[in-house]
Amino acid sequence: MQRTLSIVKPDGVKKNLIGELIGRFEKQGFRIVALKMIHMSKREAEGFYIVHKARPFYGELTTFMSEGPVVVMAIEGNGVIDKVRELMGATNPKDAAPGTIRADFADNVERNIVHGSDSAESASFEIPYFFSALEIVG
Ligand code: D4T
Repeated sequence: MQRTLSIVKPDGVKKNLIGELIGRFEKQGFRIVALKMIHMSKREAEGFYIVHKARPFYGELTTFMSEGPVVVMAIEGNGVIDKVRELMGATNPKDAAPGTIRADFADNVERNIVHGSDSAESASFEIPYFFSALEIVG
């Protein structure tokens, strides 16, 4: 059984898409095993996106991710990492397949509504970044 970390980003929360996104994940048969709403500081967003530290968009991305509340969740199921990435669509909504979350709702490559871990290695850093073992249900 695999786990991934997903985030309804500040633009997704502002657009009232929390339920829509959770619904899309649950309809696949996946289980939400941890969930909370937080408002990250700039420093906390920088820590989360530390792998992108050298990228030119790091400053803007971390300002955006700390501009308002987000909903973070751990999701469990067979093949959940790749399936959530598929449901999200390409990073840039212009390239996202029809019917994906980003094609349906995202404004641009930065304000793209949703995050999902891109590998098991990423998930194993990202889930504990937000949740202690006690906050994840078995
Ligand atoms: P996340 O990590 O949010 O699930 O997005 P992706 O996995 O789809 O995309 P990514 O790692 O390439 O980029 C991380 C994050 O940075 C934003 N971004 C990306 C941005 O603001 N400007 C850009 O030019 C790119 C490429 C969007 C997602």
